[in-house]
Amino acid sequence: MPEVGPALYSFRRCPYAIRARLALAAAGLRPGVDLHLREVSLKAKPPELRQASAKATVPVLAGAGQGPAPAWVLEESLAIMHWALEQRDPQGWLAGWSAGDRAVMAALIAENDGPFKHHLDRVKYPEREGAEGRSALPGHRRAALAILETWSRRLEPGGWLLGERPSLADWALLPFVRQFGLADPEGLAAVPGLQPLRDWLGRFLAGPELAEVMAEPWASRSPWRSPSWLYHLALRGEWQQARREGTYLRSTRGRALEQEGFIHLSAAHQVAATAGRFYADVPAGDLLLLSLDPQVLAGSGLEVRWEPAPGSGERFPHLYGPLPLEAVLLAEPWQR
Ligand SMILES: N[C@@H](CCC(=O)N[C@@H](CS)C(=O)NCC(=O)O)C(=O)O
Repeated sequence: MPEVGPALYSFRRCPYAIRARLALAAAGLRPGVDLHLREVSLKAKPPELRQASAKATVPVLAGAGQGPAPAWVLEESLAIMHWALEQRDPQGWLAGWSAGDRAVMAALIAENDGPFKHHLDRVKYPEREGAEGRSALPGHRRAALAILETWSRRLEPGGWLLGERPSLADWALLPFVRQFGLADPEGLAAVPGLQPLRDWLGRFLAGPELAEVMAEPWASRSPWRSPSWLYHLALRGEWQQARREGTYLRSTRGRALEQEGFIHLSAAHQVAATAGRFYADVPAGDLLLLSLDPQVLAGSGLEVRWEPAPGSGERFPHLYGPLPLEAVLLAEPWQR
């Protein structure tokens, strides 16, 4: 793919990221061909995302620049949807609708992103607000269901929010209604007036559009490997021991730091080859990829030297000293 394609920072389950991916896919754009898909972990956001967008929410679409800074950045899911549909809108999500229809779409999306999302979050995570949150839960459920009933009435005549074909509003709202259905399936099932909405959601859940953007290459279960970080492959048992003991002292498979003098690390582009060379027979789930923050390593006074690996001319990063656990941003099962 062209080096210059924009990068989409995305998170598989995020409803904002799902709506952006739906629009990009509808426009016929393809990850790995027209854009770089960078699945992120919200627990450890890559520096490239923070550089592109100070608020660092997902999704973010960042156009490639001459240097490390992006040439342009879209940091709102709706802006990304509009950008995608400006490239191509073969299904008429925006094309063919009147200015009045577009105003209705905008009002529905504002209601979703404002009050509906507010109540949805409180239905999903009542514990975040403590004891108060649990006592307020029935009120938030009722308020969310009342909004859903107004949408359901709109859906009744033609099956879609604005009539007989889907528009931007349907695709922008459905990922959030899906979340409500996951958080409160009984609530959704119990209200008789919600049948048109349940049918609409059911079509979305069973349809090819959602399936496409929840699977590779639109979504991945493991995060993108930022070239700004360093990596170490660790056996699950050895990592668990380090967590119990407070330091990680393994160098590589079968070798301790004490024997080797340093811990073997890899750069982002070297991890797959290292896994294939030394860990190919390790059962899935027993091999973890640790993502390390080089700034925390440096802040702990540890030296990383780039040294040639014997037998290959390639230089690898070597960490001289025990790996401080606070430098480990993520420990995730290695996905072959
Ligand atoms: N208004 C933004 C909201 C995006 C948003 O809040 N995304 C969530 C994930 S679903 C996020 O990135 N949260 C930040 C975090 O969890 O650190 C948009 O439409 O793109």
